[in-house]
Amino acid sequence: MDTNSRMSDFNYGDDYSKRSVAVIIPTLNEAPTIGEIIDKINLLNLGLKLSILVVDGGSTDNTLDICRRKNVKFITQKGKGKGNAMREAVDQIDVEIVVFIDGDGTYSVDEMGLLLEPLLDCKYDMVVGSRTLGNSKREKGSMAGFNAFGNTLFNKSINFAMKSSITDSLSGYRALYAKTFRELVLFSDSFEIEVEMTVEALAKGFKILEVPISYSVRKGSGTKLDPFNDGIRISKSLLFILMNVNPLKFFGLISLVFFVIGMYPGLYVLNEKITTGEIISMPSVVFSSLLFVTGTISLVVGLLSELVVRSRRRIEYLIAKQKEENL
Ligand SMILES: Nc1nc2c(ncn2[C@@H]2O[C@H](COP(=O)(O)OP(=O)(O)OP(=O)(O)O)[C@@H](O)[C@H]2O)c(=O)[nH]1
Ligand SMILES: [Mg+2]
Repeated sequence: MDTNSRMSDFNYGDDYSKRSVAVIIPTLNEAPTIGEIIDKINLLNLGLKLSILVVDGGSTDNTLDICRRKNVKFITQKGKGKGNAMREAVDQIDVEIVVFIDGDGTYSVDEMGLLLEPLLDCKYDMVVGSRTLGNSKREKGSMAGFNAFGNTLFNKSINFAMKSSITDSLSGYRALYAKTFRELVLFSDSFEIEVEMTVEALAKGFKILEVPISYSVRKGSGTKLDPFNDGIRISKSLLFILMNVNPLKFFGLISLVFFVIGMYPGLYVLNEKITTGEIISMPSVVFSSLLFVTGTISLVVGLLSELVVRSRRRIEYLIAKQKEENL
C-alpha cells in the first residue's frame, strides 16, 4: 500500500457516512503536540462519523486546557498507565470502530485512512500501522535502538509461538472494531497493552493486517516509556501471555531442552554399562535422571495448561455465543 498518498483527502463517500469511528488519544503531558493532532483529525475528510476522545493519565501541563479550548471530549482515567487508559476509553464510547493514536505526534494523522480503509471493507478485524514493514518511513532517531531491539525480539517470539508474521507488535497506531476490542481479554495496565492486543487477537483468530506507516521523532514532550523497566515488564507480560496462549508449545520446548541436555550424561552411562558391564559414574546417573524428571514435569505441566487454556477458550466462546443469542 502506498504510504505517500494523502489519505486525509480520501473520501469514502455516502456509504460510509453513518459509520462511526472514535479516535482515542491517550495522553500524559502532551501539550506541545496534542493541539496539532486534534486540528489534523478535524481536518480529515474521510466521509465518516469521526469523533475524538482524549483519555488523560493526569497531565500536569496544558494538555487538558488545549482539549477544552478545542472543544474536544476528554476523560481522566481512573486507573494508572496507558493500558488502563485505553480500556477505560473504549468503555465510555458507543461507536463501531476505534482508532488508537499516541498524543506525542510521532504517528501521522494523515495516514489514518490507510488503517481505516481495509477495516471498513470488513476484510480485517484489526489494522495495525507498522513502523518497520516494507516502505514504512522511520525518521532518523524516532525509535531508540533499545526499543527497536525489544520490538524485534517481541515480534520474533510472537511469530514463533503463533505462526504469524507480525512486524510491529508495539505499535500504538491501530484501528479495530470496538466489538473486537471488547472480545479481547486484556489485563495490561501499561505499555504491555499493545503486545497483549496483538497476541490475544491472533489467539482468537481475528484477522490482523499491518500497513506500513511513517514514524517521526517526538516533539516537545519527553518519553513516558522507560526502555529498561518497561522492557522487563513487557517481556514478563509477553512470557505469561504466550504461556497462556500456547502452553503446550511453551512447556514442550522447555522439556525438549531438558531431554536433549539429559541425553548426553544418559548416553554416557549407557555406553559405560554396555562396554564395561558396570555403572561407574554415579554423578552422570543423578544428573541425567534429574534432567529427564524435570523435562517430564515440564511436559506434564504443558499438557495440563493446554487443557486449562482450551477449556477457558471454550467457556469464552460459549459466553460470547450466549450473548449473541440474547441480543
Ligand atoms: N492516559 C495515559 N496516557 C499515557 C500514559 N503513559 C503514556 N501515555 C501516552 O501514551 C502515548 C505513548 O507514550 P510514549 O511515552 O510516547 O511511549 P512510546 O510511544 O512507546 O515511546 P516513545 O518511542 O518514546 O515515544 C503518549 O501519547 C503518552 O502521552 C498513561 O499513564 N496514561
Ligand atoms: Mg511515543
